[in-house]
Amino acid sequence: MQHVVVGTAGHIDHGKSALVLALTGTDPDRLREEKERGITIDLGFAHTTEQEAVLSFVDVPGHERFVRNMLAGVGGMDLVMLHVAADESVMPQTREHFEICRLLHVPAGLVVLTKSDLADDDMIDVVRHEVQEMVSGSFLDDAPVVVVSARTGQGIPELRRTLAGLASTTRRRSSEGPPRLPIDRVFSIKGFGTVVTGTLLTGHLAHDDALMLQPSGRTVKVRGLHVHGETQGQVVAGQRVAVNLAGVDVADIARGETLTRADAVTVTRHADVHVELLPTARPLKHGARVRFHQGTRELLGRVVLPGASELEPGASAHARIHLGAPAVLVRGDRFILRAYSPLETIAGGTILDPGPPRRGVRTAAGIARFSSLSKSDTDAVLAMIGEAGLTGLPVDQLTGRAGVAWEERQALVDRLTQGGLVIEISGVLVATSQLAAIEDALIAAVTRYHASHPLEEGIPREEVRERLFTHASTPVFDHVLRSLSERRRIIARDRIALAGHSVALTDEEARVRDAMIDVLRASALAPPDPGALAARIGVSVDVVNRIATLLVRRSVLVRAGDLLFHEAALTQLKAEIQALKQNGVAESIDVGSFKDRYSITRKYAIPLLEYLDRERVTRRVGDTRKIL
Ligand SMILES: Nc1nc2c(ncn2[C@@H]2O[C@H](COP(=O)(O)OP(=O)(O)OP(=O)(O)O)[C@@H](O)[C@H]2O)c(=O)[nH]1
Ligand SMILES: [Mg+2]
Repeated sequence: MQHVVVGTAGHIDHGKSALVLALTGTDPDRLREEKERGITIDLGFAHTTEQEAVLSFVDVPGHERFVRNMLAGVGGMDLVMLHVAADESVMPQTREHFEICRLLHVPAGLVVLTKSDLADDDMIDVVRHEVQEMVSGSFLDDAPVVVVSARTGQGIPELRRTLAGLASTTRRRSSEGPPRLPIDRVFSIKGFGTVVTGTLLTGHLAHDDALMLQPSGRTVKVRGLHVHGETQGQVVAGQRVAVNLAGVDVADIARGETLTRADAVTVTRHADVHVELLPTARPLKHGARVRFHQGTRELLGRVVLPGASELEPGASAHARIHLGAPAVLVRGDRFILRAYSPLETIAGGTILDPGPPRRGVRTAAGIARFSSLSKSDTDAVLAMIGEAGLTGLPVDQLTGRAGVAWEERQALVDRLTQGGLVIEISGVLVATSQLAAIEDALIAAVTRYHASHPLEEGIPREEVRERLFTHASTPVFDHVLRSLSERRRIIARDRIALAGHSVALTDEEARVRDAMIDVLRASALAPPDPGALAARIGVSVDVVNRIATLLVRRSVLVRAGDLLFHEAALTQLKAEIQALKQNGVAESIDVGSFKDRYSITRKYAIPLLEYLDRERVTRRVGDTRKIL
C-alpha cells in the first residue's frame, strides 16, 4: 500500500472540511469551537483507502487569522487539493494558500471546484478560467480540475478516481536513515501518556527507538506507534503517524518540535537561504523583521541581504536569516516568510546552508560563497568541506547539514574522494587543497627551524601540532605526517626533520664533539662536569652544552643529573649490575657498596643510581636498591 498525504487548501467556507467528510466519513473539525462556529481553526485529520493508496487527509483552516496553523500542515503534503467555491471563485486565501503551496514546492495537486450545486455552468466556466489564470505556469498548470458538490454528491466518484491516479504518481520518500518527524499535535491518552503526531518526512521509526526532540534536545523513547489508529511495530517515511513517547511530559512538548536523531538535522539560529519575494509583497528591506515558518515551527527572524538594500517584489535573492530561537533545518528545506505586520505571506525559499560560518555575508567572499552554495549539491558540500579547514566535515553532516539522502551519502563520498578533491580521514572529510596547504606550511616551518637550530635534529613534533594543527584532530595530524614521510619529504619521530637533513657542524664544532666523546669515554663513571670539560677542551661551556644536546639526542651521550656520561659506560654498568643478581652475588645494592665497587664518590654514585632506577635496572627500597 502506498501512503499519500493529501492536503486541503483554499479560502474560508469554500467547502474543504465538508469534502474531506464526504470522502472519508470523518469530520476533520474536531474542536468544539470549530463545530459551534462552523469554521476550521486548527489542522484536522482523516483518512480513506482508494485503490492501492492510503490517502491521509490534512484539512487546513481557510480563515486568514489561522494561516499559521495552515502552514504547520503543508510541510508534509504530497498532494494538495486546491478548493475554489463555484459560487465565489478565487478569493484572497485561495491565492495565499496557492502561493504557499507553490513556494513550499508541494509536488503535485488538483483543483476542486466546490459547491457546484450553488452555481450554473456559465458561472463554473468563469471560475475555471479565473483559477487557470492564477495557476498558469505553476505546478498546478496542467493539474486536473474536478467539479464537485458535497451536498449532492456530484463529482465525488470522479474526485476519488483522480486522487487515486495522482497518488500512484507521487514521489516516494526515502525511508532509509534517521527519522524526521515535525510534530503537529501533542496530547495525552489516559493510560498511555504522551502522544505526538505528524507526517514522517524521512527515515523510519520502530518500537523502543531512542530518539531526540529538537530543538529542545530532550531524549525520548518510542513506546508505541500508530497509523490511523492501528498499532505498528515500525513506520516508514510518508506515513501519518502517532507516536507514544516515554521520557517526556505532554506539557514539555509543543507543535514545532521535531522527533529525530542528533545526526539527522542542524539545530540553528542562522541559515543561508535563497528567497523569492511574491509580486504582491512590498519591497523586502535589508534587516527586515519577518516570521519564519518551516516544518511545523514558526519563529521570528531578521533578513540580511548580502547584495542590496532591498529586494523588489517578484525578485529573488540570496539572504541570511537570523532567528530569534533555534530551528531544526537541513539544506534543501523549504520555508515561508510572512510579514511581521500586517500578517501576510510575502516570500518563500530554500535553505542553502543551516550552519553558515559566523563571518559576514556582505563581503565579496560572502557573495562568492552564496554562488557555490547555489550551484549544485556537490558544490555546496565542497564549500562546506573547504570552510571546515583541517577540522573537516564529519560524514554525518552530509545528511544532517547538507541534506544529502542517507542512501546517497557513500556514493557522494566515493565520488569526491576518487576525484581527488577530498580525503576521508576517520569519518571526517578534509579538502585535499587544505592538506596541500598545511603540508607546505609544515615543510616551511621545518626548513626555518633547521636554519635557526643547526645543531638540532628537527622541530619537536608537539610544537608543530600546537602551531599549525590547532583545529585538527589527531588522525588528521598523523595523516599529514604519514603522507609526507611516505613521500620521503620528512622524517617524523619525536622531532620532525626534512628528509636528508643532517646536523651541519663547523670544523671547530666537530673538533669539540670528538674531544668530548674521547674525554667522556675515557673517564667512564667519573666524568668531569661540563664546566671542567669545557676548560679541558678550551671552549666555552655554552658550546659544550649545545653539542652535548645533539649527542644526547643521538644517544652517544646520556645525561644523569648535571653530568654527562658516555653511553658505552652506562650500558656496561647496567649489564654488570644485572649480572650481580643473575649470578647470585647480590639481590640489592646500597650507596656505600656501589661507591666502593666502582671507587667513586657520592657526586657520581647518586646520579648513577637514580639513572639505574629510571632504566628499571634497580628500584629504591628505603636506603638500598633492589636489583630487578
Ligand atoms: N450548498 C453547498 N454547501 C456546502 C457544500 N460544501 C460545503 N457547504 C457548506 O459550506 C459551509 C462551509 O463549509 P466547510 O466545509 O466548513 O468550509 P471550509 O472550507 O472547511 O471552511 P474553513 O475550514 O473555515 O476554511 C458549510 O455550511 C457547509 O455546509 C456544497 O457542496 N454545497
Ligand atoms: Mg474547514
